[in-house]
Amino acid sequence: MPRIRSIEGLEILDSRGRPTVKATCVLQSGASASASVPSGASTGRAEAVELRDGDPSRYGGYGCLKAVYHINGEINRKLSGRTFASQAELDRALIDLDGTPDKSRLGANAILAVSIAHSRASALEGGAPLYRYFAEMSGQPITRFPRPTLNLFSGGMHGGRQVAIQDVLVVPASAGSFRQSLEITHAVYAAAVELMAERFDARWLTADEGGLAPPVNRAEELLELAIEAIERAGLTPGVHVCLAADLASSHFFKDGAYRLDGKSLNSHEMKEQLVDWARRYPIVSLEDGLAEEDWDHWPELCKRLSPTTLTLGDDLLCTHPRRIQNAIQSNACNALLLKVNQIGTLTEALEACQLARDAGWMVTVSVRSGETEDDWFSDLAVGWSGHQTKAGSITQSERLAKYNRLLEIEKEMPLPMIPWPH
Ligand code: 2PG
Ligand code: MG
Repeated sequence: MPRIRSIEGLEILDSRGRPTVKATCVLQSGASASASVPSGASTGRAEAVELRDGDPSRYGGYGCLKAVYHINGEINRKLSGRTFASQAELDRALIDLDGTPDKSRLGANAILAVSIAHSRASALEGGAPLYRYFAEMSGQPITRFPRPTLNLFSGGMHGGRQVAIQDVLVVPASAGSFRQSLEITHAVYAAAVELMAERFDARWLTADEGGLAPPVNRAEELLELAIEAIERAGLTPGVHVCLAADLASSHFFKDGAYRLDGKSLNSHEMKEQLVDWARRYPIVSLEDGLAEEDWDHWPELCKRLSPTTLTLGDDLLCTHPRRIQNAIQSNACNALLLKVNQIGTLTEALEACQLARDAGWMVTVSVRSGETEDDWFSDLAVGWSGHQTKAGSITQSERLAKYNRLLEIEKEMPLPMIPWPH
């Protein structure tokens, strides 16, 4: 492994115009690489802590100068001049230096930016593409290309809360390649734009991840509109294109009830609603259908949705190995939404990924709603053999950076995608 010469941090802006952290790792050889980290809006309670300045006079308190200060100071001092035998050793040094269980002292944003910048610099020095470095780190060969799930419609915290549920996504199920997946998605997205102009007589508005945010009154209308858009594009729902949904329901669960479409549903009623949607629409993956604190009802939901619809845990699991263990033991879900910044180092995220895979789960590798132009996500999704990706809609440069990088990787290394529905 290479020797580190210096580590530097910089406060930059993300796709919401909020500060985030970029780190640059310079090696003794002169090789130098940078990485920037994303940030969520609908965050889980158990996520590692992003360090924000809390100074209301700068960026409404969202500044990241403290995190950058830690990179330029303590982290740089501790790591410069050292060689780490593996990415795991480097990450362990960062975790130990921070010393808190949630990375709140140095900041998970500072720690993850350094973890990824180091991986990129090491890959560069070794002359390998980053996805190869990630595959070697995981100890497993790359055997498939992930199938994308792409945002079409948004509500909730990503879309202005016109309805409670957060995202309805397109799954180009019949596509034989990543390139073809994007072609199909574009056709559906274009049809959805037309549909919105006709139906709502308005220019479409896009949400945080570039999905459309139609002014509907009921959550189910997003599913209905998605089916109409697929058909309008000349495709068959459930055959060429399936749907996925991220309800992010922790964010409309208040005092033990789900506040959906003006109704107040208990956990049982919410579960019945989800099962009904999964029966009437070709939903192959349902994320955070129940709230993160509603653990007791997840196993029944998972059982009822199987085998046609994946029960995907995001806020519930927070990419945290201990929470994933609990979910495996209680059969609470059968798929992991992997977001590296929820846990804060590559090594811990890999542990989470491997736990899920060993339990026979599917893994959807995901970006955050606040992203940058950095594309390490794409190399990670391929290198760790993710089953699916979730990187937002087919618009907006911070999303396209990921898709365009995936197109490059696919050209270098064409591999089959797993069929879906299974
Ligand atoms: C999610 C993500 C990405 P956020 O909930 O899955 O869509 O959103 O980054 O806001 O948590
Ligand atoms: Mg989610």
